[in-house]
Amino acid sequence: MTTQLQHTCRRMVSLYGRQRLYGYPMLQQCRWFSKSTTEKVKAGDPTKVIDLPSFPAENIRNFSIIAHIDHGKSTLADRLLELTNTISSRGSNKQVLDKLKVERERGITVKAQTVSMFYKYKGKEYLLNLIDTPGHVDFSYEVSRSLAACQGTLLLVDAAQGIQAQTVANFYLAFGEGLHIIPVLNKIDLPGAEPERAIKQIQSAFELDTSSILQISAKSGINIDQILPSVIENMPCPSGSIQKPFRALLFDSWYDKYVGVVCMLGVVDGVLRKGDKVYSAHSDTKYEITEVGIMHPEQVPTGYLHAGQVGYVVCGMKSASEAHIGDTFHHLNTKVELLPGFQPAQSMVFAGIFPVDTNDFRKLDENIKKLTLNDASVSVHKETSNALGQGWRLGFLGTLHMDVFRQRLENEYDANIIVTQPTVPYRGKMREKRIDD
Ligand SMILES: Nc1nc2c(ncn2[C@@H]2O[C@H](COP(=O)(O)OP(=O)(O)OP(=O)(O)O)[C@@H](O)[C@H]2O)c(=O)[nH]1
Ligand SMILES: [Mg+2]
Repeated sequence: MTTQLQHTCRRMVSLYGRQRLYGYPMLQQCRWFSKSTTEKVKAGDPTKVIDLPSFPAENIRNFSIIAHIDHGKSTLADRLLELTNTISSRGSNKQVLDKLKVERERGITVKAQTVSMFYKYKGKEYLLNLIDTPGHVDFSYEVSRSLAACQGTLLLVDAAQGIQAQTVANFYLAFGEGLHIIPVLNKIDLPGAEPERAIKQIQSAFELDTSSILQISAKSGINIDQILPSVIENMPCPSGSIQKPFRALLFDSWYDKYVGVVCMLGVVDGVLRKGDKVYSAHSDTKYEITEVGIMHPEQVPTGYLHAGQVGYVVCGMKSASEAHIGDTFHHLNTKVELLPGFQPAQSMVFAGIFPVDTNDFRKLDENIKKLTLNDASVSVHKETSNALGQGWRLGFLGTLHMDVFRQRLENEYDANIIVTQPTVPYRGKMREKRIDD
Protein backbone atom coordinates (compact mmCIF):
# COMPACT_ATOMS: atom_id res chain seq x y z
CA MET A 1 0.00 0.00 0.00
CA THR A 2 1.30 3.42 -0.84
CA THR A 3 2.43 5.72 1.93
CA GLN A 4 -0.09 8.31 0.75
CA LEU A 5 -3.02 5.89 1.12
CA GLN A 6 -1.73 4.83 4.53
CA HIS A 7 -1.52 8.47 5.54
CA THR A 8 -5.09 9.19 4.35
CA CYS A 9 -6.41 6.13 6.20
CA ARG A 10 -4.70 7.20 9.40
CA ARG A 11 -6.10 10.71 9.05
CA MET A 12 -9.65 9.40 8.54
CA VAL A 13 -9.30 7.10 11.55
CA SER A 14 -8.11 9.95 13.73
CA LEU A 15 -10.94 12.20 12.47
CA TYR A 16 -13.87 9.77 12.66
CA GLY A 17 -12.72 6.87 14.85
CA ARG A 18 -11.95 3.34 13.67
CA GLN A 19 -15.23 1.76 14.46
CA ARG A 20 -17.32 4.04 12.24
CA LEU A 21 -14.85 3.77 9.42
CA TYR A 22 -14.53 0.04 9.43
CA GLY A 23 -16.99 -0.43 6.62
CA TYR A 24 -15.22 2.03 4.31
CA PRO A 25 -13.97 0.31 1.16
CA MET A 26 -10.66 2.16 1.43
CA LEU A 27 -10.08 0.93 4.96
CA GLN A 28 -11.07 -2.52 3.79
CA GLN A 29 -8.18 -2.24 1.40
CA CYS A 30 -5.94 -1.34 4.28
CA ARG A 31 -6.97 -4.60 5.97
CA TRP A 32 -6.69 -6.71 2.87
CA PHE A 33 -3.38 -5.48 1.64
CA SER A 34 -1.45 -4.11 4.57
CA LYS A 35 -0.34 -6.63 7.11
CA SER A 36 1.12 -3.86 9.20
CA THR A 37 -2.27 -2.14 9.55
CA THR A 38 -3.83 -5.39 10.79
CA GLU A 39 -1.00 -5.74 13.23
CA LYS A 40 -1.48 -2.18 14.41
CA VAL A 41 -5.16 -2.87 14.98
CA LYS A 42 -4.20 -5.99 16.89
CA ALA A 43 -1.55 -4.18 18.87
CA GLY A 44 -3.83 -1.29 19.88
CA ASP A 45 -6.75 -1.47 22.28
CA PRO A 46 -8.86 -4.04 20.42
CA THR A 47 -12.17 -3.03 21.97
CA LYS A 48 -11.86 0.33 20.21
CA VAL A 49 -12.01 -1.35 16.84
CA ILE A 50 -15.40 -3.01 17.24
CA ASP A 51 -17.54 -2.30 20.24
CA LEU A 52 -19.14 -5.70 20.89
CA PRO A 53 -20.58 -4.89 24.35
CA SER A 54 -22.95 -2.45 22.61
CA PHE A 55 -24.76 -5.31 20.85
CA PRO A 56 -27.40 -6.79 23.15
CA ALA A 57 -28.91 -10.15 22.18
CA GLU A 58 -31.90 -8.50 20.47
CA ASN A 59 -29.49 -6.85 18.02
CA ILE A 60 -27.80 -10.14 17.12
CA ARG A 61 -28.86 -12.73 14.53
CA ASN A 62 -26.95 -15.95 13.99
CA PHE A 63 -27.90 -17.68 10.75
CA SER A 64 -26.56 -19.99 8.08
CA ILE A 65 -27.18 -20.59 4.39
CA ILE A 66 -28.05 -24.17 3.46
CA ALA A 67 -28.84 -25.71 0.07
CA HIS A 68 -28.02 -28.44 -2.40
CA ILE A 69 -24.58 -28.21 -4.04
CA ASP A 70 -24.13 -25.27 -6.44
CA HIS A 71 -27.43 -23.56 -5.63
CA GLY A 72 -25.47 -20.36 -4.90
CA LYS A 73 -24.78 -20.22 -1.13
CA SER A 74 -21.26 -18.81 -1.35
CA THR A 75 -22.29 -16.35 -4.08
CA LEU A 76 -25.10 -15.09 -1.85
CA ALA A 77 -22.60 -14.78 1.02
CA ASP A 78 -20.41 -12.60 -1.26
CA ARG A 79 -23.32 -10.25 -1.94
CA LEU A 80 -24.22 -10.00 1.77
CA LEU A 81 -20.58 -9.27 2.67
CA GLU A 82 -20.53 -6.52 0.04
CA LEU A 83 -23.87 -5.11 1.15
CA THR A 84 -22.62 -4.78 4.72
CA ASN A 85 -19.23 -3.39 3.58
CA THR A 86 -17.45 -6.32 5.18
CA ILE A 87 -15.56 -6.67 1.91
CA SER A 88 -15.09 -4.12 -0.82
CA SER A 89 -17.66 -4.32 -3.62
CA ARG A 90 -15.15 -2.96 -6.08
CA GLY A 91 -13.76 -5.64 -8.34
CA SER A 92 -15.37 -9.04 -8.63
CA ASN A 93 -15.76 -11.15 -5.51
CA LYS A 94 -16.21 -14.80 -6.31
CA GLN A 95 -17.02 -17.09 -3.38
CA VAL A 96 -14.62 -15.23 -1.05
CA LEU A 97 -15.47 -17.52 1.86
CA ASP A 98 -14.11 -20.50 -0.10
CA LYS A 99 -10.62 -19.77 1.22
CA LEU A 100 -8.96 -23.15 0.83
CA LYS A 101 -6.93 -23.91 -2.30
CA VAL A 102 -8.91 -27.10 -2.81
CA GLU A 103 -12.17 -25.13 -2.71
CA ARG A 104 -10.97 -22.60 -5.27
CA GLU A 105 -9.61 -25.29 -7.57
CA ARG A 106 -12.74 -27.43 -7.48
CA GLY A 107 -15.26 -24.59 -7.22
CA ILE A 108 -17.03 -26.19 -4.25
CA THR A 109 -17.26 -25.38 -0.57
CA VAL A 110 -15.87 -28.11 1.67
CA LYS A 111 -15.57 -26.15 4.91
CA ALA A 112 -18.24 -24.12 6.70
CA GLN A 113 -17.05 -20.54 7.28
CA THR A 114 -18.30 -18.08 9.84
CA VAL A 115 -18.26 -14.34 9.25
CA SER A 116 -19.58 -11.41 11.32
CA MET A 117 -21.24 -8.45 9.60
CA PHE A 118 -22.59 -5.13 10.85
CA TYR A 119 -25.83 -3.83 9.39
CA LYS A 120 -27.99 -0.82 10.13
CA TYR A 121 -31.72 -1.39 9.95
CA LYS A 122 -34.46 1.04 11.02
CA GLY A 123 -31.95 3.14 12.94
CA LYS A 124 -30.46 0.21 14.91
CA GLU A 125 -27.09 -1.42 14.36
CA TYR A 126 -27.18 -5.23 14.15
CA LEU A 127 -24.45 -7.82 14.48
CA LEU A 128 -25.15 -10.59 12.00
CA ASN A 129 -23.18 -13.82 12.17
CA LEU A 130 -23.42 -15.78 8.96
CA ILE A 131 -22.23 -19.32 8.32
CA ASP A 132 -21.77 -20.42 4.71
CA THR A 133 -22.09 -24.21 4.55
CA PRO A 134 -21.08 -26.82 1.94
CA GLY A 135 -23.81 -28.42 -0.19
CA HIS A 136 -22.23 -31.75 -1.07
CA VAL A 137 -23.47 -34.71 0.96
CA ASP A 138 -19.88 -35.71 1.87
CA PHE A 139 -19.59 -32.53 3.95
CA SER A 140 -22.96 -32.69 5.66
CA TYR A 141 -21.24 -32.97 9.07
CA GLU A 142 -20.04 -29.38 8.53
CA VAL A 143 -23.68 -28.35 8.06
CA SER A 144 -24.99 -30.08 11.15
CA ARG A 145 -22.20 -28.62 13.32
CA SER A 146 -22.77 -25.12 12.00
CA LEU A 147 -26.50 -25.24 12.62
CA ALA A 148 -25.86 -25.68 16.35
CA ALA A 149 -24.46 -22.14 16.48
CA CYS A 150 -27.50 -20.59 14.71
CA GLN A 151 -31.08 -19.67 15.47
CA GLY A 152 -32.18 -19.50 11.85
CA THR A 153 -31.23 -20.48 8.33
CA LEU A 154 -31.77 -19.38 4.73
CA LEU A 155 -32.85 -22.39 2.66
CA LEU A 156 -31.66 -21.53 -0.82
CA VAL A 157 -33.31 -23.20 -3.82
CA ASP A 158 -32.10 -22.87 -7.41
CA ALA A 159 -35.11 -21.64 -9.41
CA ALA A 160 -34.02 -23.67 -12.44
CA GLN A 161 -33.25 -26.96 -10.64
CA GLY A 162 -35.88 -26.86 -7.92
CA ILE A 163 -35.53 -28.96 -4.78
CA GLN A 164 -32.74 -31.55 -4.90
CA ALA A 165 -31.47 -34.25 -2.54
CA GLN A 166 -29.39 -32.08 -0.20
CA THR A 167 -32.11 -29.41 -0.10
CA VAL A 168 -34.30 -32.00 1.58
CA ALA A 169 -31.55 -33.47 3.78
CA ASN A 170 -30.37 -30.04 4.98
CA PHE A 171 -33.93 -28.84 5.53
CA TYR A 172 -34.50 -31.75 7.93
CA LEU A 173 -31.20 -31.06 9.71
CA ALA A 174 -32.28 -27.46 10.32
CA PHE A 175 -35.83 -28.50 11.17
CA GLY A 176 -34.49 -31.02 13.69
CA GLU A 177 -32.43 -28.28 15.36
CA GLY A 178 -35.59 -26.18 15.69
CA LEU A 179 -34.23 -23.35 13.55
CA HIS A 180 -36.35 -20.71 11.89
CA ILE A 181 -36.18 -21.48 8.16
CA ILE A 182 -36.58 -18.77 5.51
CA PRO A 183 -36.90 -20.19 1.98
CA VAL A 184 -35.16 -18.15 -0.73
CA LEU A 185 -35.39 -18.73 -4.47
CA ASN A 186 -32.07 -18.05 -6.22
CA LYS A 187 -30.92 -17.76 -9.84
CA ILE A 188 -34.14 -16.14 -11.03
CA ASP A 189 -32.03 -14.45 -13.72
CA LEU A 190 -31.47 -17.75 -15.55
CA PRO A 191 -33.50 -18.17 -18.76
CA GLY A 192 -34.46 -21.66 -17.59
CA ALA A 193 -35.71 -20.49 -14.18
CA GLU A 194 -39.16 -21.75 -13.23
CA PRO A 195 -39.92 -19.93 -9.98
CA GLU A 196 -43.57 -21.04 -9.84
CA ARG A 197 -42.62 -24.72 -10.08
CA ALA A 198 -39.92 -24.35 -7.40
CA ILE A 199 -42.32 -22.50 -5.09
CA LYS A 200 -44.89 -25.30 -5.43
CA GLN A 201 -42.19 -27.85 -4.58
CA ILE A 202 -41.14 -25.89 -1.47
CA GLN A 203 -44.75 -25.64 -0.37
CA SER A 204 -45.56 -29.30 -0.81
CA ALA A 205 -42.27 -30.76 0.44
CA PHE A 206 -41.65 -28.56 3.47
CA GLU A 207 -45.00 -26.89 4.17
CA LEU A 208 -43.22 -23.56 4.49
CA ASP A 209 -45.08 -20.31 4.00
CA THR A 210 -44.16 -19.20 0.49
CA SER A 211 -46.67 -16.33 0.16
CA SER A 212 -43.88 -13.74 0.38
CA ILE A 213 -40.93 -15.91 -0.66
CA LEU A 214 -37.80 -13.95 -1.58
CA GLN A 215 -36.85 -14.31 -5.23
CA ILE A 216 -33.26 -13.29 -5.83
CA SER A 217 -30.26 -13.58 -8.07
CA ALA A 218 -27.11 -13.86 -5.98
CA LYS A 219 -25.01 -13.46 -9.11
CA SER A 220 -26.55 -10.29 -10.49
CA GLY A 221 -27.68 -8.90 -7.14
CA ILE A 222 -31.45 -8.81 -7.84
CA ASN A 223 -33.45 -8.34 -4.59
CA ILE A 224 -30.38 -8.96 -2.40
CA ASP A 225 -31.33 -5.96 -0.27
CA GLN A 226 -34.46 -7.84 0.93
CA ILE A 227 -32.52 -10.66 2.60
CA LEU A 228 -31.11 -9.01 5.73
CA PRO A 229 -34.34 -7.14 6.65
CA SER A 230 -36.15 -10.48 6.42
CA VAL A 231 -33.48 -12.14 8.61
CA ILE A 232 -33.79 -9.39 11.24
CA GLU A 233 -37.59 -9.30 11.21
CA ASN A 234 -38.24 -13.04 11.15
CA MET A 235 -35.40 -14.87 12.83
CA PRO A 236 -35.26 -15.05 16.61
CA CYS A 237 -32.35 -13.50 18.47
CA PRO A 238 -30.15 -15.73 20.68
CA SER A 239 -31.82 -16.59 23.97
CA GLY A 240 -28.84 -16.75 26.37
CA SER A 241 -28.31 -14.37 29.28
CA ILE A 242 -25.37 -12.06 29.82
CA GLN A 243 -25.94 -12.25 33.60
CA LYS A 244 -25.49 -16.02 33.82
CA PRO A 245 -22.04 -17.66 34.22
CA PHE A 246 -20.11 -17.91 30.97
CA ARG A 247 -20.50 -21.04 28.87
CA ALA A 248 -19.77 -21.52 25.19
CA LEU A 249 -19.91 -24.25 22.58
CA LEU A 250 -16.77 -25.10 20.62
CA PHE A 251 -18.08 -25.76 17.11
CA ASP A 252 -15.03 -25.37 14.86
CA SER A 253 -11.27 -25.20 15.12
CA TRP A 254 -8.17 -24.93 12.98
CA TYR A 255 -4.42 -24.81 13.30
CA ASP A 256 -2.53 -21.55 12.82
CA LYS A 257 1.20 -21.95 12.50
CA TYR A 258 1.87 -18.75 14.48
CA VAL A 259 -0.58 -19.02 17.39
CA GLY A 260 -1.41 -22.75 17.44
CA VAL A 261 -4.96 -24.00 17.85
CA VAL A 262 -7.75 -21.46 17.16
CA CYS A 263 -11.27 -22.35 18.38
CA MET A 264 -14.59 -20.95 17.17
CA LEU A 265 -17.02 -20.49 20.03
CA GLY A 266 -20.70 -19.76 20.13
CA VAL A 267 -21.20 -17.99 23.46
CA VAL A 268 -24.44 -19.22 25.03
CA ASP A 269 -24.38 -17.33 28.36
CA GLY A 270 -22.24 -14.77 30.15
CA VAL A 271 -19.21 -12.77 29.06
CA LEU A 272 -15.73 -13.78 27.91
CA ARG A 273 -12.80 -11.35 28.06
CA LYS A 274 -9.18 -11.54 27.01
CA GLY A 275 -7.14 -12.81 29.97
CA ASP A 276 -10.01 -14.87 31.42
CA LYS A 277 -9.21 -18.33 32.72
CA VAL A 278 -11.47 -20.91 31.18
CA TYR A 279 -12.01 -24.59 31.62
CA SER A 280 -12.65 -27.20 28.95
CA ALA A 281 -15.22 -29.73 30.14
CA HIS A 282 -14.05 -32.39 27.68
CA SER A 283 -10.29 -32.31 28.14
CA ASP A 284 -10.52 -31.36 31.82
CA THR A 285 -7.89 -28.67 31.29
CA LYS A 286 -7.70 -24.96 32.10
CA TYR A 287 -6.57 -22.32 29.64
CA GLU A 288 -5.98 -18.59 29.60
CA ILE A 289 -7.61 -16.64 26.77
CA THR A 290 -4.78 -14.80 25.02
CA GLU A 291 -6.86 -13.51 22.13
CA VAL A 292 -10.58 -13.25 21.46
CA GLY A 293 -12.30 -11.73 18.47
CA ILE A 294 -14.62 -12.12 15.52
CA MET A 295 -14.21 -13.19 11.91
CA HIS A 296 -14.74 -9.96 9.94
CA PRO A 297 -14.02 -11.60 7.51
CA GLU A 298 -10.53 -12.46 8.79
CA GLN A 299 -9.67 -12.59 12.51
CA VAL A 300 -10.21 -9.20 14.16
CA PRO A 301 -9.46 -9.08 17.91
CA THR A 302 -12.20 -7.53 20.02
CA GLY A 303 -11.05 -8.58 23.49
CA TYR A 304 -14.63 -9.43 24.34
CA LEU A 305 -17.57 -11.70 23.45
CA HIS A 306 -20.89 -12.03 25.22
CA ALA A 307 -24.01 -14.19 25.19
CA GLY A 308 -25.30 -14.73 21.66
CA GLN A 309 -22.08 -13.70 19.94
CA VAL A 310 -19.89 -15.97 17.86
CA GLY A 311 -16.13 -15.58 17.64
CA TYR A 312 -12.71 -17.15 17.82
CA VAL A 313 -10.38 -17.60 20.78
CA VAL A 314 -6.72 -18.44 21.10
CA CYS A 315 -5.96 -20.01 24.45
CA GLY A 316 -2.60 -21.70 24.13
CA MET A 317 -3.82 -25.19 23.38
CA LYS A 318 -0.67 -27.19 22.81
CA SER A 319 -1.93 -30.13 20.80
CA ALA A 320 -4.60 -30.49 18.17
CA SER A 321 -6.35 -33.24 20.13
CA GLU A 322 -7.28 -30.80 22.93
CA ALA A 323 -9.86 -29.00 20.78
CA HIS A 324 -12.86 -31.28 20.89
CA ILE A 325 -15.76 -30.27 18.63
CA GLY A 326 -18.90 -29.99 20.78
CA ASP A 327 -16.94 -29.21 23.97
CA THR A 328 -18.31 -26.75 26.56
CA PHE A 329 -16.04 -23.95 27.81
CA HIS A 330 -16.77 -22.20 31.09
CA HIS A 331 -14.98 -20.04 33.64
CA LEU A 332 -12.88 -21.66 36.32
CA ASN A 333 -14.72 -22.44 39.55
CA THR A 334 -18.20 -21.98 38.09
CA LYS A 335 -20.73 -24.74 37.71
CA VAL A 336 -22.68 -24.73 34.47
CA GLU A 337 -24.92 -27.18 32.69
CA LEU A 338 -22.89 -28.72 29.86
CA LEU A 339 -24.08 -28.13 26.31
CA PRO A 340 -25.29 -31.21 24.41
CA GLY A 341 -22.41 -31.23 21.87
CA PHE A 342 -22.59 -33.24 18.66
CA GLN A 343 -23.16 -36.81 17.55
CA PRO A 344 -19.87 -38.16 16.17
CA ALA A 345 -19.78 -38.49 12.37
CA GLN A 346 -20.41 -41.94 10.90
CA SER A 347 -17.60 -42.85 8.50
CA MET A 348 -18.76 -44.53 5.26
CA VAL A 349 -15.55 -45.10 3.32
CA PHE A 350 -12.18 -46.23 4.67
CA ALA A 351 -8.72 -45.94 3.15
CA GLY A 352 -5.15 -46.51 4.32
CA ILE A 353 -2.72 -43.58 4.22
CA PHE A 354 1.04 -44.19 4.33
CA PRO A 355 4.03 -41.88 3.96
CA VAL A 356 6.07 -42.47 0.77
CA ASP A 357 9.21 -42.08 2.88
CA THR A 358 8.84 -44.02 6.14
CA ASN A 359 11.01 -41.40 7.90
CA ASP A 360 8.11 -38.93 7.42
CA PHE A 361 5.83 -40.93 9.73
CA ARG A 362 6.07 -38.57 12.73
CA LYS A 363 5.67 -35.44 10.64
CA LEU A 364 2.68 -36.91 8.83
CA ASP A 365 1.17 -38.00 12.14
CA GLU A 366 1.35 -34.40 13.37
CA ASN A 367 -0.08 -33.06 10.10
CA ILE A 368 -3.00 -35.49 10.09
CA LYS A 369 -3.79 -34.36 13.66
CA LYS A 370 -3.72 -30.70 12.57
CA LEU A 371 -5.92 -31.34 9.58
CA THR A 372 -8.47 -33.39 11.50
CA LEU A 373 -8.67 -30.41 13.87
CA ASN A 374 -10.21 -28.60 10.91
CA ASP A 375 -12.29 -31.59 9.82
CA ALA A 376 -13.77 -33.41 12.78
CA SER A 377 -15.66 -35.89 10.59
CA VAL A 378 -12.54 -37.94 9.74
CA SER A 379 -11.91 -40.99 11.93
CA VAL A 380 -8.28 -41.95 12.49
CA HIS A 381 -6.77 -45.29 13.53
CA LYS A 382 -3.16 -46.39 13.27
CA GLU A 383 -2.48 -49.31 10.94
CA THR A 384 0.57 -51.33 9.87
CA SER A 385 0.98 -52.92 6.47
CA ASN A 386 3.67 -55.47 5.56
CA ALA A 387 4.26 -53.75 2.25
CA LEU A 388 3.81 -50.07 3.15
CA GLY A 389 4.91 -49.92 6.77
CA GLN A 390 3.30 -47.80 9.47
CA GLY A 391 0.32 -45.68 8.51
CA TRP A 392 -3.30 -44.89 9.31
CA ARG A 393 -6.73 -46.19 8.44
CA LEU A 394 -8.88 -43.12 7.92
CA GLY A 395 -12.67 -43.08 7.73
CA PHE A 396 -14.47 -40.54 5.51
CA LEU A 397 -18.04 -39.58 4.74
CA GLY A 398 -17.58 -40.39 1.04
CA THR A 399 -15.02 -40.66 -1.75
CA LEU A 400 -15.06 -36.89 -2.51
CA HIS A 401 -14.38 -36.23 1.16
CA MET A 402 -11.45 -38.67 0.98
CA ASP A 403 -10.04 -37.04 -2.13
CA VAL A 404 -10.37 -33.54 -0.66
CA PHE A 405 -8.61 -34.66 2.54
CA ARG A 406 -5.75 -36.14 0.48
CA GLN A 407 -5.45 -32.93 -1.53
CA ARG A 408 -5.50 -30.78 1.60
CA LEU A 409 -2.72 -32.88 3.13
CA GLU A 410 -0.67 -32.34 -0.02
CA ASN A 411 -1.55 -28.64 -0.49
CA GLU A 412 -1.44 -27.39 3.07
CA TYR A 413 1.16 -29.70 4.61
CA ASP A 414 3.34 -30.69 1.65
CA ALA A 415 2.69 -34.34 2.42
CA ASN A 416 3.97 -37.06 0.13
CA ILE A 417 1.60 -39.96 0.66
CA ILE A 418 0.22 -43.23 -0.69
CA VAL A 419 -3.55 -43.67 -0.40
CA THR A 420 -4.93 -47.20 -0.75
CA GLN A 421 -8.15 -48.11 -2.59
CA PRO A 422 -11.18 -47.00 -0.57
CA THR A 423 -13.28 -49.77 0.91
CA VAL A 424 -16.75 -49.84 2.41
CA PRO A 425 -17.20 -52.00 5.50
CA TYR A 426 -20.09 -54.44 5.33
CA ARG A 427 -21.41 -57.23 7.43
CA GLY A 428 -22.38 -60.52 5.81
CA LYS A 429 -24.65 -63.18 7.18
CA MET A 430 -23.69 -66.76 6.23
CA ARG A 431 -26.57 -69.15 5.61
CA GLU A 432 -24.32 -72.14 6.21
CA LYS A 433 -21.91 -72.15 9.09
CA ARG A 434 -19.05 -73.33 6.82
CA ILE A 435 -18.40 -73.07 3.15
CA ASP A 436 -16.30 -75.93 1.87
CA ASP A 437 -14.08 -75.42 -1.16
N1 LIG B 1 -27.03 -17.30 -13.19
C1 LIG B 1 -26.78 -17.37 -11.89
N2 LIG B 1 -25.74 -18.11 -11.44
C2 LIG B 1 -25.53 -18.16 -10.11
C3 LIG B 1 -26.33 -17.46 -9.18
N3 LIG B 1 -25.87 -17.71 -7.93
C4 LIG B 1 -24.79 -18.52 -8.08
N4 LIG B 1 -24.59 -18.80 -9.39
C5 LIG B 1 -23.54 -19.63 -9.96
O1 LIG B 1 -23.70 -20.95 -9.49
C6 LIG B 1 -22.44 -21.59 -9.33
C7 LIG B 1 -22.31 -22.15 -7.93
O2 LIG B 1 -22.30 -21.08 -7.01
P1 LIG B 1 -21.74 -21.23 -5.53
O3 LIG B 1 -22.04 -19.95 -4.83
O4 LIG B 1 -20.36 -21.73 -5.51
O5 LIG B 1 -22.71 -22.39 -5.02
P2 LIG B 1 -22.67 -23.07 -3.58
O6 LIG B 1 -24.08 -23.37 -3.22
O7 LIG B 1 -21.89 -22.26 -2.62
O8 LIG B 1 -21.89 -24.43 -3.90
P3 LIG B 1 -21.30 -25.46 -2.79
O9 LIG B 1 -20.80 -24.65 -1.66
O10 LIG B 1 -20.19 -26.19 -3.47
O11 LIG B 1 -22.42 -26.35 -2.41
C8 LIG B 1 -21.38 -20.51 -9.64
O12 LIG B 1 -20.95 -20.68 -10.96
C9 LIG B 1 -22.14 -19.20 -9.49
O13 LIG B 1 -21.63 -18.18 -10.31
C10 LIG B 1 -27.43 -16.68 -9.68
O14 LIG B 1 -28.18 -16.04 -8.97
N5 LIG B 1 -27.58 -16.67 -11.04
MG1 LIG C 1 -20.29 -22.73 -1.49
